[in-house]
Amino acid sequence: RKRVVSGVQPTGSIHLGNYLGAIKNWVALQDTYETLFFIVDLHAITLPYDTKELRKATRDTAALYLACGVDVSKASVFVQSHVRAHVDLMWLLSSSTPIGWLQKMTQFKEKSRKEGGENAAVALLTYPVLMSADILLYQADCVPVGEDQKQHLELARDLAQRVNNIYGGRKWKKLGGRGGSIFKIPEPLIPQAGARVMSLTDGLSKMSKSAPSDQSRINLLDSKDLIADKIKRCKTDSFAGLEFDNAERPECNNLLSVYQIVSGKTKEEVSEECKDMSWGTFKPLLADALIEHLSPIQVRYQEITAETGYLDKVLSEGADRATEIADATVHNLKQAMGFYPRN
Ligand code: AQP
Repeated sequence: RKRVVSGVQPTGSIHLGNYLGAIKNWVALQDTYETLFFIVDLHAITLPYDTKELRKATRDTAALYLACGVDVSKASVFVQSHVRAHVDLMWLLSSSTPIGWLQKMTQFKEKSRKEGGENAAVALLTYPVLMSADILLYQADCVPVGEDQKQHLELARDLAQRVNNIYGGRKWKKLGGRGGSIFKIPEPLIPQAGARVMSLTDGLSKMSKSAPSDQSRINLLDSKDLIADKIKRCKTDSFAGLEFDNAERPECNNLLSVYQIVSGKTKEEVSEECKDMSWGTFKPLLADALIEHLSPIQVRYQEITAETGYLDKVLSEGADRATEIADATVHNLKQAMGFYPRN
């Protein structure tokens, strides 16, 4: 079976965007692919963060993976920092990564500017090398990527190719290896359209964990009252009726799309149902649909976190499985790079 890897950063509360854009798709993939889903805590420290929050966010994120339907009898779920090979491989890869490749990354340019340029952490620059390691360690065939991660996946592919060319093939064989490629070249797996969820306060920005206002997102663990309140106060417009795909109405398109996904209806059904509605009629409908969709996830989250030791056991088993695959990759690369083995 083909292998898929993916992860979410524990940088805050998991929100509807993370769920509809990533985790929900993983659940659909786990029957077809061999899957590894991790909580990418090593990535979460590239921007200043709260040390008191990291543990809780890591645990919550893991529990939410399971609550959303990731099935640990099919998928390996683990914490990135529990598998040391991620950092090992990152260092080995960084020796083959031209600085220019990293400096031209759009996300680096944007985020480092916000962090004051020269004062931004080196980790912000080298983030795509760690992400490449996350993928290449597991010889992943496919990686689900949103628009904003496409460039990083492209870099991972280029880097894999480059390392294969420099160290793989006959040279590796002469050093006692199997020869051939060290890394598989991962392909992007583009999720279905409509999965990009926008902010509740600005239909042109994506819903994000790090947006300062909590009002801008629906967190998966928000209470019923809070969800209803956030929807009641979310940004709308003053056009008559409701419609998809009007560029002048980004909020309207976003809210209808969310309604469509959580209600399980088709776009045509939603268009027809809502075309003459006012915001006053639609908002409670959306709030109810969201609450109904998220309630079972919240119930499962409570069950998972209430069972002492359960989550830690899942994460430990996931890390064992991941370590087995990851260590083999690091072993191969170290051999191909000419390191003296420990005997
Ligand atoms: N608004 C969104 N709509 C659809 N998908 C989204 N994702 C994030 N926001 C949306 C997807 O969630 C996964 C995890 O993302 P991440 O934790 O690696 O960081 P991110 O993409 O930067 O997500 P956030 O929530 O916006 O976090 P911050 O604010 O910390 O940067 C990815 O698959 C992403 O596509």
